[in-house]
Amino acid sequence: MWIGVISLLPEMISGAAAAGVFGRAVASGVIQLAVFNPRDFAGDKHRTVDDKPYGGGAGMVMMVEPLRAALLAAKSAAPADVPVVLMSPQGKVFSQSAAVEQSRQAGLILICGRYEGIDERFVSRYVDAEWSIGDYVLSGGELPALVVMDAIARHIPGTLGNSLSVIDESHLDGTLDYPHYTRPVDTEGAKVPEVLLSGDHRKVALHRRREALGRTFERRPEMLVRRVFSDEDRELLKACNHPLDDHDS
Ligand code: 58G
Repeated sequence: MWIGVISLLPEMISGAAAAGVFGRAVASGVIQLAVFNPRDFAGDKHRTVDDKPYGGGAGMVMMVEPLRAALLAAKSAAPADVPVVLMSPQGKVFSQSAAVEQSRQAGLILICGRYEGIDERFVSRYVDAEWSIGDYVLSGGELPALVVMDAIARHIPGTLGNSLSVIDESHLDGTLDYPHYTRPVDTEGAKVPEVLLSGDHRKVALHRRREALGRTFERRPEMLVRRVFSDEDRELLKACNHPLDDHDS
């Protein structure tokens, strides 16, 4: 997958993108990453990319022209028709299902804003979608862009060493992950659940499913509404007193 990022702090993107699982995907060519700095496309000798807001008010606004030139350079390097996405607190909240969907596409251009915002004429003409990673404001779109890039990359074949790990994980089936344990069997008196040492794969799977459903009910009950459950999940949920059983929903 080809990912283009437009950012005034390109080293923030290239630095973080070189580490870990994502870094390996870039190094192996599974992900092609290209970062474009609007400052490199500014028209004046001071390389100006921002100016005061019309109508007054605090802070600065990113100018259209350097952004447009950076975006056109990105589009020239990108596969045909890649969507242009602005990271913004005004955007649609990014989700696991959006990450899976995007991982099947040829590419993506992410725009990272700085200052108080971006001239709306750039947004309305060039931006196809706005994504938010959650209801909080950051000083730039770079961290959100890295978050969505990582979430997407995990679903591209060849990104994760172990292709099984993404299948089991939290959220993919609409429940939180089950708890994990490794050696030693006893740490400060805290023991690994006996069933995980039993070697009975059926019992282990049932135990993990019960733990996953139980902690989803405790921590994120809204994730369990408007869903169809298997008979087995319904039995496991009864043990957590989930109201689902009373409402027949
Ligand atoms: C309009 C207004 C466009 C994303 C402001 C761009 C970005 C939080 C998130 C901006 C962000 C999030 C200015 C700084 C947005 C820029 C950027 N903060 N929740 N900050 O995903």
